[in-house]
Amino acid sequence: MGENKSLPHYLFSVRMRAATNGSNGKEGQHLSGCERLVSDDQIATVVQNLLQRVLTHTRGVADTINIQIDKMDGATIRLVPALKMESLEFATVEQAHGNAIASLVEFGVSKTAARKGVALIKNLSASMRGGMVLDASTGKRIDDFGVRGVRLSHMDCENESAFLSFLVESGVGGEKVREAVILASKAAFTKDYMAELCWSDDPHYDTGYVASKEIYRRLSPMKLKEDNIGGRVFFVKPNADLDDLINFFEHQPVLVKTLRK
Ligand code: WAQ
Ligand code: MG
Repeated sequence: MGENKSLPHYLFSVRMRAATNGSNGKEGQHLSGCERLVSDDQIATVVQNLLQRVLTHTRGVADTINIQIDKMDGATIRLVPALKMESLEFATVEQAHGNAIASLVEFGVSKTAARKGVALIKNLSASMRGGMVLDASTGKRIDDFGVRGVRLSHMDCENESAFLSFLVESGVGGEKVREAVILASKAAFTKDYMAELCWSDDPHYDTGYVASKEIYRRLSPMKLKEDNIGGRVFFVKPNADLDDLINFFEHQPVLVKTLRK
């Protein structure tokens, strides 16, 4: 019998989400979310770490914190390679955005769609929970998830220490990069995906990135410090199968692997 030795029989998806409650007719606000895919003996530690992060999140104080833990069948988990990392620094936001547009064009996105993507994030009046899906050719938004957007979930790195060394070797570190590379690597493995554009909603973090099926190119500064609006745009091939994409984004468990030396 062909047994897959590299993957466990099952893993647990641990997800945490912090929000403010609505009051005086005002709607509650999503503050932060984070998640991991771990074995049962790591659940307690991971819950503690995620809780620490959520409690120290800079976008506001949470009224409600939700923790959800789901068992995932190991046989359904896909291993995907980590994107190759590059980092570029610019003097101004305008120059970084200019490079983002040029990079997206290099990755196969039309200039119209690339410009539209940057403008869409720049003009948001509040951060979304997820990202927007744009046709890479026309620049038209094709998902109908409104201000929520589409979210990726059920992903982590395959091997924590190998992944951390990969980040160190790429000259970066920290939870934000860790999570973003995992998210971008999963997204890049989606059928009909072409590229991604992102910058953080964290007011203290001005690095963003563009990604292709191979590259994760960090760009800074993508916004002014103190700006607490960020976002994500996923560019997809014309006539993309949106249902398939959303199903993969939300439900497919993925572990991102790095080459081990
Ligand atoms: N799925 C889809 N979109 C998401 C998700 C998700 N799971 N999580 C966040 N977003 C969207 C949402 O619109 C957020 O407002 C926006 O992305 C930014 O989220 O140094 O920290 O968690 O290499 O603030 C990138 C650079 C950091 C890291 C990105 O994003 C680096 C970051 P944040
Ligand atoms: Mg954030």
